[in-house]
Amino acid sequence: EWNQQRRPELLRLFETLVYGKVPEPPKPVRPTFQVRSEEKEALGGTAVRREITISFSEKPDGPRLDLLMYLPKVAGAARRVPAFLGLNFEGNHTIHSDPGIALARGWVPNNPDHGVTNHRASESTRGSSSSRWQVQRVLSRGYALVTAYYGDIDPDYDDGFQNGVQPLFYQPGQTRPAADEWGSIAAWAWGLSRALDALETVPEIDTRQVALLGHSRLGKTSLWAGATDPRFAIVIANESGCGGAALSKRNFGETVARINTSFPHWFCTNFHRYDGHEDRLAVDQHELIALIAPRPVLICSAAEDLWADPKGEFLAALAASPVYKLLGTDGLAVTAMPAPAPDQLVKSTIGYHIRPGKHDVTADDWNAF
Ligand code: GTR
Repeated sequence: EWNQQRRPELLRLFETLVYGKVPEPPKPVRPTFQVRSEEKEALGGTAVRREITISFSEKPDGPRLDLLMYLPKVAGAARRVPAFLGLNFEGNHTIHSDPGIALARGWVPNNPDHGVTNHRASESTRGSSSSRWQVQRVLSRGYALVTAYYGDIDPDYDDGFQNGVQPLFYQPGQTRPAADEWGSIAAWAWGLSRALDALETVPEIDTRQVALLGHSRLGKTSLWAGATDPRFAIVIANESGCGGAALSKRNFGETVARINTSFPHWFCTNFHRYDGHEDRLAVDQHELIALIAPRPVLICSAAEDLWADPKGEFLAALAASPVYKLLGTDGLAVTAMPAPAPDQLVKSTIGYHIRPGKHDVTADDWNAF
């Protein structure tokens, strides 16, 4: 019943009422992949750095996603390695100070502290978010690290869906997605699936062992990508909050009305019906987590990040547990919310982690990942 009836029903509800479905394009969208650069002796000779460009249309000025990957050097050329894949907020060049990473090519958010005021990436932000990406540590543990800038898929501002990938899917005369068609989160999730397609062409990576991770709005995105694409082996949502792991019906921290007002382009138009009316929603976010079952999912909270409602994130993980148990796993191993502490991971198929501190991705979070 779960596989044949309830799961498809829930997926349809999230698709049409929350994130929006990927529309049928008038002509097939067939992304192409091209290796843009390779450095066999990156990071002091410890890793291979490769950049692959995914082009979503034949037009040279059409949307494209620049993937950056670091591959560990492993003994035995035939060995494929597991990978972490996650979108980043301000461009691939911000995740590490490595001067060989190409600067983001499109619109980026301004970062006045680092001198970015015209929405163009610059050298001044190289490595600016490196504390969120433990590149050397991931490599030393034998994993590849793959990332891409989310704004390459759809720049994160409300332009009525004129830029990004959505216009490739418009029927003649259509100018914006229909009420049940994708907002930006669903577009970013679709882009992650295309990134996974591209990884299928990378001989060093085992695409059956890709852990998808995302923080905050990109944690919401990881959960939706994991729900819609069963190829992601593990899904990690860090402080994903409203529209992510946090239960909407608790009405705590960021609410549906708040998020739809601040970010009118993130969800589908139908979701705006629930502004101030969470009680009318046919689904809640524990059912999103359940859509990922029985694959491992890790929900991470930060104690001071009340905007993301840590308790709502925990309760959603707990309420997804019956589906995980139905499908033969251990679900979530605790029933009471753990006290915030570093390195206290609830290590079951639904994992849960809460650390002290604020909204961020830290070394503690990476310990859990
Ligand atoms: C906030 C938003 C959150 C979260 C966060 C982020 O402004 O209210 O839902 O997505 O941004 O992505 O950092």
